[in-house]
Amino acid sequence: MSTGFFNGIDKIPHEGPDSINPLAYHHYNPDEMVMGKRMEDHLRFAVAWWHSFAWEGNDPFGGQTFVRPWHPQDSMANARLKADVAFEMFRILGQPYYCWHDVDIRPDQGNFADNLSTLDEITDYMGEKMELTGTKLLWGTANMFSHRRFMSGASTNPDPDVFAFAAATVKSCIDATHKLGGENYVLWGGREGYETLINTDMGAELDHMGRFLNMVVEYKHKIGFKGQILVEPKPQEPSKHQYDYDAATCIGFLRKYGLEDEVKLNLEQGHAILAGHSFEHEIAVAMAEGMFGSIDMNRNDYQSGWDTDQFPNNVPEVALAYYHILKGGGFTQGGTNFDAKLRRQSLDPVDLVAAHVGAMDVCARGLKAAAAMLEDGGLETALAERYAGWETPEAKAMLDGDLGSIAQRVLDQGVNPEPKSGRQEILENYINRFV
Ligand code: XUL
Ligand code: CO
Repeated sequence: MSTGFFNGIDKIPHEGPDSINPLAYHHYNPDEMVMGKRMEDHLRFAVAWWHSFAWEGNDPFGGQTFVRPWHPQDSMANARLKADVAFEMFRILGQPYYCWHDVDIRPDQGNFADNLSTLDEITDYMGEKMELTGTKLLWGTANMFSHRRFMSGASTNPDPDVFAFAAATVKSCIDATHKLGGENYVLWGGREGYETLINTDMGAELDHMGRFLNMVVEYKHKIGFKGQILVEPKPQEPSKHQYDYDAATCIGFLRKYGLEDEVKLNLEQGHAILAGHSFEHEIAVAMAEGMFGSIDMNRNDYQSGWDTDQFPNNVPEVALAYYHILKGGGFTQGGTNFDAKLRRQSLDPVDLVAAHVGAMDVCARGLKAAAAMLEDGGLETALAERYAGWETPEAKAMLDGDLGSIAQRVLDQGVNPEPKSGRQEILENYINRFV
């Protein structure tokens, strides 16, 4: 039986690029083949429970703006109603996946044991709905940043009891993710960092975080969880400095603690921007290291400099992200999670649906543009030409040589390199043909 929340909005049809219906897909067409694979299987979209159903519209200056029938979110009855509405939206959108934090889906009972039992109860309920609808869990995660107990960190907290609480929390969330057949488990450390170095033993905190993550991996293998373990880089906000600053920092951390073959990255558009990078930079770094896992798709406001988690609407940006994803072989167990929320004035259920419809269309356009570029091969040809010198036996031998022999060759052959154009504008113009 329908909750009536979406007020008769039915399954979103694909009407093609000429349609002007805001509740139709113009570009996203799940069955359309892109580079030999269904579009749905490329993009692997997921809805984020926290932004779409748990967040109440508050910002640093004001409280709740959304009024929903599952408010206040403090009872199991309302948690179930929220789940009913969520699965209705997945059906309306044709969303194959979703993601959650523990606190998004269960009421807070104030203590670990009761929270464990409500988590168990609500995930059983969600499991039944997944069976019925075929919707799958892309990833689960633990919120270890909102409650005051985590104000000084979770695994990096100076208080070992908080480390213990965090370990128990993550165990419960991996168990629930495993039970629901989740394809990944994510750790984002919003408070794993510091407010000030004056009171922080950074070396000890990093060691604790490294050991914690090793325990997560050990536990995953112990219970036979086949999902990927992912960490999510972000440089700051809420903490002044977060240890998982960006992809490169995370990769260095994972190598230091022996986790490079066990943990991959969940990269977020807005986090890349906060770190002073482009999204495609973060994806390319992870791909180059074999540590690309999944993405959180969204957009930040470029003027405010905050993590505004808006729905994506910039096709050229999104196209370059998918270009690097496709070039690296595409998603395996990862996907495109919309870690995106409405503006707090967008009060109505129709806003929530239309936001996802538009975002899915933007991603579909980006994916198709990326695939067309790859099929055309213009960038690959330009790259091959630019690096062609390295294909000569002399250049290859140089990498096995030493400084002395190279210096001798420079002298003997009178090596005197002539600079060549990088062709940036021509290549930018080339990309513009596809987006
Ligand atoms: C916060 C953020 C989180 C993670 C999951 O910026 O991105 O929602 O994705 O904890
Ligand atoms: Co995120």
